[in-house]
Amino acid sequence: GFLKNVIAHPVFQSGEATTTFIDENPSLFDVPSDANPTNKLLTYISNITVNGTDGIPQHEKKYYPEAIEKLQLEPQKVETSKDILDAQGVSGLQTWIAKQDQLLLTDTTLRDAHQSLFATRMRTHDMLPIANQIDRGIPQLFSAEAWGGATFDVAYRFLHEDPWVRLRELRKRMPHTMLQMLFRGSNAVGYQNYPDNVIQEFIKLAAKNGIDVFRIFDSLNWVPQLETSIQAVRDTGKVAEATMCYTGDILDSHQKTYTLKYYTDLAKELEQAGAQILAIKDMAGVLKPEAAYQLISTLKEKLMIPIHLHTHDTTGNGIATYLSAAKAGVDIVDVAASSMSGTTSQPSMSSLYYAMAGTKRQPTINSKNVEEINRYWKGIRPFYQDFENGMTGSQTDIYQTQMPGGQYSNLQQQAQALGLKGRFEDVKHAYRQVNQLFGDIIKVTPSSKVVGDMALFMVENKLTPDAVLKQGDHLDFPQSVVDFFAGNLGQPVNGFPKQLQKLVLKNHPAITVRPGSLAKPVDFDAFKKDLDKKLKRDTAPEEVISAILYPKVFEDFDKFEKTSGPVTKLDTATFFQGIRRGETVDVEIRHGVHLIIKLDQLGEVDEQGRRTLYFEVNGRKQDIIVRDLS
Ligand code: 3PY
Ligand code: ZN
Repeated sequence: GFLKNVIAHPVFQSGEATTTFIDENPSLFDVPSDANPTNKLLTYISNITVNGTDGIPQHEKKYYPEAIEKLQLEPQKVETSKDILDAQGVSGLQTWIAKQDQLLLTDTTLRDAHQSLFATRMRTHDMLPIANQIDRGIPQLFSAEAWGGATFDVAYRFLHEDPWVRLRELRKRMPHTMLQMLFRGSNAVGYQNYPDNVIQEFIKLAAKNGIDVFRIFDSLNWVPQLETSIQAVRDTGKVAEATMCYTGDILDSHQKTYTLKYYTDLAKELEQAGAQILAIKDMAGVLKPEAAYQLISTLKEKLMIPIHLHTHDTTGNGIATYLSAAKAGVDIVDVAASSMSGTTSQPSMSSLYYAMAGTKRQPTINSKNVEEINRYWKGIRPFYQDFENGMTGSQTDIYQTQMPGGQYSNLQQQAQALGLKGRFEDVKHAYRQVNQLFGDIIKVTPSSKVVGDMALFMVENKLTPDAVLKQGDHLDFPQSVVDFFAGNLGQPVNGFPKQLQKLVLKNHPAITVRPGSLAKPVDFDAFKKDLDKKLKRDTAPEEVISAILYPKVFEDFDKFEKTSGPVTKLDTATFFQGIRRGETVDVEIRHGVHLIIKLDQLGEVDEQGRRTLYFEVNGRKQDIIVRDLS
């Protein structure tokens, strides 16, 4: 297989192979796809054991047996929101929401919580054992946010798993819970605009595979960027939850752009554009309690549709904001299991439950079940310690920085990669300056990434805002900044600052229309034909759309699967850290079929930089040779 190809390759044999050797020689991956899955898996485990996972240190392997303990759930008998949607459609669901006294809850543990706490790294392997328990133990949930945002590309890129499989497996185990996804409007689950027919096809497939509620937002709050998605969701019979992203502070009397009137007008526009629920997406966690009260009570007077509030607990004021919002009549709020809540994540579900005791809007969830399920998450979280963002307490400078919860850890990583370790305070300061330079824009994926890229650029090149404006003619701005000023993400609320736009674009043209209106539709049949030929098989529509959104990422994933086998079956500690000498790992590769893998010995590095790993698999000896890249 792959290893034989590596060892037989002339460059490898000459001893000239470097760490880029594998990347530069894609033919190495030409392993017959029917190669023995056991060998493939052993090769993966051996590689990780010897060379580690990119970007994380090798350390003592940890075990958290309590994570898989049996949970004691009290049986619940309720008609769920999913039952209502399936039986009565979206208008039935809207009526049902309006009739509730209780505050409804969306559980974000399966999506935003881990996106915001540990760089979106939670594996499907750790979601599936608890999925059905959530379905049975907390059927009072409005929905579980389980898909979309960054989970889509991270699944392929870093977890080597297919996000569509995750969705289908969750759907199977959660038949009575509405599954919700985060959808970036014209940017789909990507970082750039896609043609309208790609947006429509993606939504159709997401609905078919199990999504009930689509939270659709645009990173500049530009309504034309949402219209195609809203209509496409309505066409599937699922719920179109159109979103306004909240930034600034409506309590600030100096605020010129993001005023109460701005948000009420925007909300009306979204309702007219076909929104069936309005979401307020407070991605940075800057919506103060009194602001939530004023905003929601005003919206409740002006809108017919239900209101769903999303916040992050970065400042520590999330629960206070939700209590105010509940008093003002908000219908649904987003929370996470308590051990996966707080700081950059959502506020805690059970904290909110207890905070509302004695009020008629207290959620009707069974708090004992919620706590049982939380025990599972508490056991899972330590597996991901290497990806934690390091924020251990509330951070109120977010009110000024306005950095989204999901961006905080990412930008830290980007800064480190540029050699700016220890300079994150400077980066945050520059982030604020960039926001002002850009005309005070909405900052959420992907516009937040543009601001982040520019902030890093300024810190790296020691540029003040003044210097940017004075020397702009000679500056080679980051590509994302050029794209932004060219109008490729759409139009910001205040338009582009003209002077800076000229400096950034130089001779590059700018558009003022919706980028999607210029994009050529994708020919799906032709694309599929090419893809089938390349992969030598009949690809599914889900694979075709993934390859359209992320051509390189998808291709790499496909190669990886062919050479490394079913790595999704590995436990998370083994997936990230490999196996230790003398250790035995049990892998259930198919239902009821186990590989009992024991590492007997780990050989020394030979002259060619290779190591032999001596395994026993179900009692039979098997050796694997891998290259030590250290
Ligand atoms: C995403 O788009 O992934 C987000 O979570 C934005 O807040
Ligand atoms: Zn969020």
